Formats: sequence, C-alpha cells, structure tokens
Amino acid sequence: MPSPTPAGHHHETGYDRRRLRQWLDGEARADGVTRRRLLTLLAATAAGTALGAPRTARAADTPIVKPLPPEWFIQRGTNAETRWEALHKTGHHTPNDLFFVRNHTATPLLSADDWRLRLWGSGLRHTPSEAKPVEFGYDDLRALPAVTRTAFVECAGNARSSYTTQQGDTVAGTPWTLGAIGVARWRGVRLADVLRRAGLSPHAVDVQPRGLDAEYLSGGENLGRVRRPLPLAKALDDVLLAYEMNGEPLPHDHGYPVRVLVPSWVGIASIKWVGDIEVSAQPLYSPWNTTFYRLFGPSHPENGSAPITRQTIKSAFELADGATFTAGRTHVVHGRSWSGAGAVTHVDISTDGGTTWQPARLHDRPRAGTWTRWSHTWRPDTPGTTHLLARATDTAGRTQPETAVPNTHGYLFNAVIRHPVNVV
Ligand SMILES: Nc1nc2c(c(=O)[nH]1)N[C@H]1C(S)=C(S)[C@@H](COP(=O)(O)O)O[C@H]1N2
Ligand SMILES: [Mo]
Repeated sequence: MPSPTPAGHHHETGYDRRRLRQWLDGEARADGVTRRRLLTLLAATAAGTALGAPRTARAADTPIVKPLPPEWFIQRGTNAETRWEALHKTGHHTPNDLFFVRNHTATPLLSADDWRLRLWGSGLRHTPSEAKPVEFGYDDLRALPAVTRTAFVECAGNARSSYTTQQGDTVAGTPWTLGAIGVARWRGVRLADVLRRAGLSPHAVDVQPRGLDAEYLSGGENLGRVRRPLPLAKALDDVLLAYEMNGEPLPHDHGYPVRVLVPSWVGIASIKWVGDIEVSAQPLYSPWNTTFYRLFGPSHPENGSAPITRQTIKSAFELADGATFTAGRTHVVHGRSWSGAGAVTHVDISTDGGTTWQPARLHDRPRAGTWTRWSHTWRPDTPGTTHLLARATDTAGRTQPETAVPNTHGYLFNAVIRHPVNVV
C-alpha cells in the first residue's frame, strides 16, 4: 500500500527542514538557489516546527527574512527603514509586514521547541553560573500570566540624517530618515515575574539580556553577541518578554521566539531573540552602553554622557519626500508624533516654513509609550517647492526645538523636521 498523502507529506516536510538546516550549517550545497529563496523556504516551515538547535544564519548577504518591497522599505545595509507614505491609513499599530528592521548582523531562524531562556549571575539567589543557569522554556513562559501593551520600538539613531541635512553636522551611523520606528501591540510576560521566579536576590542591580544572533564585528573587533545592561528598576517596572506582535507569533525578523520589549527606551534595549539574561549584583558594561548609546561631542561631557535611556520627541508626516499637492485645492495631511517622556498632547503645524503655526487635529487619545496620530487641512495657493513642519509637545512639557544638540553618533534627533513638498 502506498502511504496516504498526509503521512507522505509529513515525511517530505521533515526531510526538507532537515536539509534546510544542513544548508544553514554549511553542510548542504544550494548551487544556483539564492540565499533569499532558501530563507523564505525556512521561514515558511519554521513557525511552530522543530528546526533543531538554535542556529544563527551565516554570511549576512540577505540578513532580513521578510519581503522588502521598495514601495514600503528603504534598504540600508543589514537594516530596512519603513517609508512614511506607506504608513498612511495603516491604523494605530504598524502592520508586522511594514515594521522597520534593525539587525546588527542577520535574522537567525530559531525554533520555539528547543529555545531556552537562561538566567544566571550574582544577582540571583544561589548565584547560578552561565553553565548551570535557571531555565525557562517557551511553554513555561506561555504558562505565566500574560500581559498586552501597545508600545513603539524606535532606533536611537532614527532621523540621524537630519543632523546633516538640516544642521550640517557630521555624524556616524546608518543614515535613517524618520522610518526607524514602529508601534505594535506586544503580548508576553513581565520580566519582573520571570526574575522573581528565578530567585531575584536583594543585591541585584543590573540585568543584561543577550541575543542569539551572530557575534557582531565592528572595525575588525569582535564585540560578541548583542547585549545591553538594563537597570533593575526599569526591568521590574514595565519590561516584557514578548512572544506576540500584533496578535501573531513574533516574526523571525522581530525576535522569534521571544524578545525583550522596553517601553519608551531606545530600540537597542529591546533585545531580539533573547537567549540568556545575566542578573548581576554589580553594574554591568557592554559595548552597547559604553562605546555606543552615549552622547559624545563638544556639547557633552568629555568622556560622554550617561548611557541613553528614554527616547526623545519627534513628529512625522505620512508623506513621501517631495509629495505633490495641487494649488487652490483643499488637502488633508496626516502624521504622527511621539515621545519617550510621556504622551503627546499637542501638535502644531506650519505650512509657511515656520512663520505661523496652527494646532493639528488629534486622532488618538494621547498615551505614553506610543504615538498620537493627527491631521491638518491645507489649501496651498502658490505653485512651487515648500516645506511642511510639525512640532509636538508632550505631557512632560517637552516641545520639539528648532535645532537638535548634535552628538557624534547622531542619536536622539528631536528638532522640527522640514518636510519638502511640491505645489503644482
Ligand atoms: N539580538 C538583537 N537585538 C536587537 C538588535 C540586534 O541587532 N540584535 N538590534 C536592536 C536595535 S539597535 C533596534 S533599534 C531594535 C529594532 O527592532 P526591530 O528590528 O524589531 O524593529 O532591536 C534591537 N534589538
Ligand atoms: Mo537601534
């Protein structure tokens, strides 16, 4: 008797997965097949299936798994920036397909089945070692009380390019425009619950989550796996270990099976593909809170600022650069504003280069940790090139200034951005 179709299909699926895994391990050849194609195949079979031991994808020629259609994304090396015009009419939450990706190396294709979260260090009772950690599996996390919250993830360098284009400052790093931000509804468990279950000691001061993606090489130096210390006070406050994004399991590119989500802080705090967390009775350091993610330059302390934490305040129009408007007609322009210090409660718009301002109409009840959508009616009368400006104010009393204080890495740009448009 030939085997019935389902069993045969099962067999083939298992074989295919095994082969794809061998390819990831460098044990299988794939002449004439693009790496992108193989990663797509892996993504199609990976969710909820066993891909074996946690793996990191090799050679980062296509570091992002999801499709990056040019009308949605601007590709920047290992990263992909969301186009703001693509966010028009998307609702409060950024669809997963449109969410920006910031990868130091490449998206690893992990399996939830053999994923483990390992907690260790001097800040836990009985000080479990890295070799003998306290462990939680994916199902263990799923069995803990779940919490859901809406929060943005925004790269510290979002709008970095404006330091150069608007202010003539020299800054180093990915030249993001405004699209290194997204808002999602995250579901997971409180990091606080996991830390308490792991046996938090009263002497703990820092926790350091570390990703399962490849080690990061910078300037010929191996900086190790992506990791950044987080003060215990924040870790116990509102940090999540998230396993869902907008009602779906986390996509591979956004940290499957589990990522850290640190509301209102710079994106680097929200470690994707978290594999272990060191809990320490001493302050911890990594390149991500020493060399990177501090403010350096003439306006800052000689050895740099303290590590940056909260995001700053920004606004963006849901428009392409150079969007076209017809003179003598009434248009409604849309946008969003957000802040790491509180809810955005007021937005002013200028359509004359910053001479006069009118309040925008708000479309969300302002909330901390996420953006407030807004719109403004505009009837341009003279053809030509002009700029639209939006200036947000938050509940902490911060307002976007005319110029941002520069720093060598170009973090935390907060000035009002001049959005170029054409009136025809
Ligand atoms: N493991 C790991 N976590 C990471 C990163 C990374 O490269 N590896 N990038 C960080 C940075 S700099 C940012 S801005 C956010 C981006 O999250 P996203 O790719 O889901 O948008 O993830 C953070 N977490
Ligand atoms: Mo980032």
